[in-house]
Amino acid sequence: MAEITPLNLKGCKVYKGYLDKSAQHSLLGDVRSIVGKAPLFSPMTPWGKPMSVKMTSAGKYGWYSDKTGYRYSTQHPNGVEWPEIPLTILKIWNELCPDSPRPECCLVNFYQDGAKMGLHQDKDEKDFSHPVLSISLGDDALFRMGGVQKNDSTESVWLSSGDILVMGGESRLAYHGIDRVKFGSSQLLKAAGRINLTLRVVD
Ligand code: MD3
Ligand code: FE
Repeated sequence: MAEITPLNLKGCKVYKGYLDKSAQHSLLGDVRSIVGKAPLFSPMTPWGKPMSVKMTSAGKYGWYSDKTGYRYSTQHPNGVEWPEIPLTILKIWNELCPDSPRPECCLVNFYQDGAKMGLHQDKDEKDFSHPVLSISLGDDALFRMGGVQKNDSTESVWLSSGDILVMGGESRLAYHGIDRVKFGSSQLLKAAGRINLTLRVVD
């Protein structure tokens, strides 16, 4: 965990190369254990089309979507409670967000086969004064960051395995998305794909 100064992307702090290879592999083990207990699924959008990104969660709350809308739920769609957030992941939160309460959701996003995520805001949480932290693992992804208005100008950056983002302050409600993933660009995963972990305070 080198002490590095983050880049600033429209108020979002970008810690390039925060996690070394061994930390990335250890997180991958944590992700496998989460997925073993709470299998990945494709949330159904309210407009009836499954999301291209597969998801699951750890923590008190998991993020979920179906025909009735987006929300946090204390249960996986299969009815079981979400597994606990692994300590290695909480440790990263404590290092980079030392003054914030513990996160209650660790959302796991899995990008395969051309999956992407359109420009959106994260606003299903109660208190936007708490930051969101994101960890990238696996293939490189083109991340786009805009402003609080949908038509604000945007800036893009490639996110690589081991990079961490912290969205606090005015960037917390900014529009953002993943335009594309360079499938096969990283050797971390056995198959092509990208994993993103986002930590959020929900209540
Ligand atoms: C900026 N995930 O899960 S992470 C999401 O790479 C999400 O899977 C993307 O957007 C991914 O909601 C982007 C970076 C990120 C996460 C949350 C943010 C950027 C953010 C919240 C507010 C502003
Ligand atoms: Fe988001």
